[in-house]
Amino acid sequence: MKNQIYQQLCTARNQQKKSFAVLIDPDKTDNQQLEKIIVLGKKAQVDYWFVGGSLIVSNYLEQIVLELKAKSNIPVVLFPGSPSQVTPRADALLYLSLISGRNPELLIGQHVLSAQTVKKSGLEILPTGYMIIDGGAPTTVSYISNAAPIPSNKNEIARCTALAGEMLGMKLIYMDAGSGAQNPIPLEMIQDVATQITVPLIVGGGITTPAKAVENCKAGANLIVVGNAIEKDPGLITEISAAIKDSSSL
Ligand code: 1GP
Repeated sequence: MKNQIYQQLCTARNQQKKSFAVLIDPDKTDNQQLEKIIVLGKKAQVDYWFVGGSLIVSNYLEQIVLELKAKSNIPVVLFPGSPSQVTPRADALLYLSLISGRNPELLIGQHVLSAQTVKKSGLEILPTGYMIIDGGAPTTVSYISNAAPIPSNKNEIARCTALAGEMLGMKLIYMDAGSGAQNPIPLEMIQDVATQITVPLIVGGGITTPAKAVENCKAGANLIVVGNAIEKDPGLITEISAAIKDSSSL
């Protein structure tokens, strides 16, 4: 079983080094935009490309993964909204179980249906406890998942969910306010979860500025994911990456 990316995430966590992933939604990225993002991402030494979306209607996912692999050495990690978004061309797969919800399909059902394909893909599998936190308004992920998000003021629910996920064997915890969330996850909630778990913590959803990314890192996030804001202004890659790298030394 491959575990290179996981080892990298754990080492970074142990060294208190913060990481940055740029999320690419194949429905929202054309060739020109992708080119720009690749050039900026390489220059800014982005740690990971995340590729996926809660709902993808186009057919470009594989093409985008191939392009990213051909033009950069940055690992490509799939962040799939459904098993149809799994391609062996990537490096790793966030094997997400929606532990904040009570929709059995997203806890285990889809995994059973796609288990053999996923195993054969040869991808590095990253078992991830995925938690959706209320970001102030319904997002695609909260609608599509058909599961209630964790209220943003209920730190204890987030804490207990993350702890349960880790004790069930999840190797990563991903707290997500959803793509384009009105409000990112409250810092106190990130802090509460981060101090309880011993696996790397991914945080995303509604992070739009370098300052917000840094606050999240200080609160205990190990890996910051930004999608929407970069779609609107790819130049943010440079600023956010620099801010995250600087925050590692604080
Ligand atoms: C969404 O965490 C990601 O699943 C990123 O969110 O697009 O709001 O940056 P944004």
